[in-house]
Amino acid sequence: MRKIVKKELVTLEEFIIETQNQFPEATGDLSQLLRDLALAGKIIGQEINRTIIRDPKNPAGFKETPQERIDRLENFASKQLTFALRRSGIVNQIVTEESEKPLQVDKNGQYVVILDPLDGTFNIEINASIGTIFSIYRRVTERGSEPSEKDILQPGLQQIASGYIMYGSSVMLVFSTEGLGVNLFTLDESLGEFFLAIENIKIPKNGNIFSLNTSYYQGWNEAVKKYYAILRGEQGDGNISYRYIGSLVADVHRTLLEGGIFLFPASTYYPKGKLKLMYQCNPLAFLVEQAGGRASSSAKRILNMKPEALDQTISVMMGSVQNVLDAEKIIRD
Ligand code: P6P
Repeated sequence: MRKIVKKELVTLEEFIIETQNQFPEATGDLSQLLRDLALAGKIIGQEINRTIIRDPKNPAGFKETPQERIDRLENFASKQLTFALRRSGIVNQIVTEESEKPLQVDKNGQYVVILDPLDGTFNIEINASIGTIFSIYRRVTERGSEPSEKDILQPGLQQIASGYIMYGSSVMLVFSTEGLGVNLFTLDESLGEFFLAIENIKIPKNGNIFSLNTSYYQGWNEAVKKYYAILRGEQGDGNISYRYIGSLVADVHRTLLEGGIFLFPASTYYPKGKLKLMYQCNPLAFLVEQAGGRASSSAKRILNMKPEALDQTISVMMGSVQNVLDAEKIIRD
């Protein structure tokens, strides 16, 4: 992987131009989509900060219940992302977790964008990081033809790009396109610029952090309980630590940077798992694999799964290759 830009401070715009020049066949379309997502991310981040600054527990300036606050921010994020993505004229359909049906944008558009506009929003009360998750596909039907579900229900392997925008102590944009690796940008709010912070993230082959919501223990099958018993034993030896934030973007971000494994197994509470294949698992699995990690569901590669429905949920494990292989072996056996 050639170092993209030799300067110390690299803006998102410079990075996009440099990488686009690396791919002569690049049309600049994907670059435009990334610019649009980054713009929406800046605006959403500002609205989240505005909300938190006014006393997150009881923001007098807003006079709203926690649920009203969550709804306001999720709708705001959805609107900003849709508005930003419609400008380019190259998007055929936008699918967001909140909307009943896909938004038809441009019949001649070449791309489908699948979004979880703001995930983990209940964490806003405690100012934990929350995030926008995005997934970009090329349509499989003819340009100009009627929009089709075939363009949406594609296996995750067909993604041409995916990523997330994390709203935390700083706004971070993490994305990957095939062959470009995973790159992390942090927003300098005083300049309104995203700067390249970590280039070509590689997830450690083996990590010592495991992350899952153990309150579902009673609902797990015997294999998952056995795996957890092993992890807990190792934790007792001080070989492994337990971390769980309960905000998917934050938990996967930590796993990307520090290694280890994140799991959300199926249980009697969520028989088919809780996390959404199209909105959450595919985009994050793409990133984890581009960073040299592994992402599976019942020991099957997530990116190979043929989606059955837009709101399909699956069990998930993703992270360092060795940790995931160890888990698969126990759960498969
Ligand atoms: P639990 C948030 O709604 C979310 O979808 C993810 O961000 C997070 O990983 C998961 O739910 C947390 O679920 O049941 O552990 O609180």
